Amino acid sequence: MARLITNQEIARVFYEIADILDLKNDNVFKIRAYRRAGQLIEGFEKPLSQVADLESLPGIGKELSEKIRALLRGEELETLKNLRKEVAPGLLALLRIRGMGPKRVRTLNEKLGVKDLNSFCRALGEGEILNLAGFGPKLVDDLKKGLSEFQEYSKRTRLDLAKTQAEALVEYLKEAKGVGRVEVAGSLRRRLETIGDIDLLVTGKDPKAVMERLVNYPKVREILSKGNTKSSVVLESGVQADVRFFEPKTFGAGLQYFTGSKAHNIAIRTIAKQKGLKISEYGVFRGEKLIAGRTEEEVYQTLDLPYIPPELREDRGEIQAGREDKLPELIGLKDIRGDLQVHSEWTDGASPILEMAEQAKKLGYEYLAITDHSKSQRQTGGLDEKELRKEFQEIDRLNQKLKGFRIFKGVELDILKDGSLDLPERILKTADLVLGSVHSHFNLPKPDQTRRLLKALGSGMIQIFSHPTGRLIGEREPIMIDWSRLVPVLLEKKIAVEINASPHRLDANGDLAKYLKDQGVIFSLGTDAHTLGGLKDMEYGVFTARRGWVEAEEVINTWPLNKLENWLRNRR
Ligand code: DGT
Ligand code: CA
Ligand code: CA
Ligand code: ZN
Repeated sequence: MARLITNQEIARVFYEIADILDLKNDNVFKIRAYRRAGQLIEGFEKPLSQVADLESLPGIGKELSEKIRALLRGEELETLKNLRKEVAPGLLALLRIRGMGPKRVRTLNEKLGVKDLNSFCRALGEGEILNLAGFGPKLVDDLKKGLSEFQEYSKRTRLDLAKTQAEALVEYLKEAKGVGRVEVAGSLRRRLETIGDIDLLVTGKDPKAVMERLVNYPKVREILSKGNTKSSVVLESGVQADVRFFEPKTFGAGLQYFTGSKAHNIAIRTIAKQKGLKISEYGVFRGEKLIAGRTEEEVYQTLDLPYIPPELREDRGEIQAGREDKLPELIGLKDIRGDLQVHSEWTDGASPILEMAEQAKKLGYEYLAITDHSKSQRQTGGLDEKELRKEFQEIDRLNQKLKGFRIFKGVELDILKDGSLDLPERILKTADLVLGSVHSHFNLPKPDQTRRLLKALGSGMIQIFSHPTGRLIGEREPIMIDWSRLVPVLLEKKIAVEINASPHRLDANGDLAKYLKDQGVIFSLGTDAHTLGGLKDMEYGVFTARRGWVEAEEVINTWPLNKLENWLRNRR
């Protein structure tokens, strides 16, 4: 049986077609249609294989639905096969580099014969590039930075992509003969935003059967090593997976060791030494005697520590806090009562407000904020005052119809370059909720960027500072902010900082969230969903909040509706 192609894989095909067409300087509308279809498919809430009428999906016409059907049958697309022949494969990678668009890639290809990362790197080092129209020393410097970021990043995989692949492999390995537990370890278990490789731990009766099953996994591209207690493979996606087998009586010790982080483990080992114990992946020993190892709890207990949740294991004070019985009671997905950043088809979202609300209800939520873009975000169809007023009227109407559910009238307001706001106060005052976002001028020097934000957040109009650093994982570095100057304003104006749950952002990240929490700042979790499926990304926001030691009470969308309403109202 042909294995089912996932939505993500279908989306990737469309993105690749769009990229190649872009390099060929093809029709912009065609390119946009492929890219948009890719986004829709990636965010679609159920597998396309289960959709009978593909043409009914927004943005999917006859031609695209035929292509999807071919992919679902396991066929390769003729279109893509032919397109691939027209461009050097290495050129596509260049598009991923910050600062490199299709036009620059084409120029470098035509004038300097650049065709892949190596030749690009060489061209950046030579003087000739400066003779090309548009390529000054500043740009070349930026491109060099972009290239090294790309090289760093391409060694790592985004959390959501790694998690999906790891979970599929876990399910598969659970079918091995005599298998016991199969657990994810490493940075993936700690929910780091990017993952170097996947680490899995298995226990059971028959290590050979596990390793044999692993190397026969249909998605294995290469076997790096195969042994009885450890094997490493490379999956089709290029991600490496290390699978280790432990006997049940040392499984907890193995899981603790391979969950890391390395810094946490070093700190743990020091404590063990102080107690006259030795700790390794094979257990906790007094002399030669194994005294703990079956469970992680047992391992921590012998060191007089409570169980430490994996997200905290970064040697950032968790061991001290554990000793003093001061570990936070971390937030969980079940604590979330609503989503506070959601886009609809009023701007660049794919679905009507009502459908987003119904999907949110299905997820068990009590409320949802619709936060479409403001007018400066032209490419998203950002709303001006008049249009936003209309959207708010529509939401009022919907709220009258909906029972036991509340839609907040929100807006994702652009913070302009000088810190002024993209819409007048009179309309903002009619909103239930105003998110403030930076979407432009990411590269301002720290003092200017800080001044811009002090002004915007100091206006008293913004209740949530959304995706505060603007970083896009692997694509855009965070903006530079002097947080020590911003914190007093966040506290004075009672502004919640968003932990954006989109796996492309995870912004604020765990480190920043921990810093802000320690200063008394509160948070809001929003998925930034543009599709029904996007609403499911909330779990990544929760993971990130947990990495920041955040508790439920510190997140405004864990609050019951009336408490949140009061908080929103009392701030005007
Ligand atoms: P990654 O894969 O780069 O995202 O990060 P990790 O944390 O998954 O690192 P990885 O895969 O190299 O190793 C998994 C865990 O194994 C790591 O978090 C801690 C443990 N570990 C690996 N090497 C060492 C080591 O040299 N010393 C100690 N104490 N622990 C190690
Ligand atoms: Ca790893
Ligand atoms: Ca590893
Ligand atoms: Zn935004």
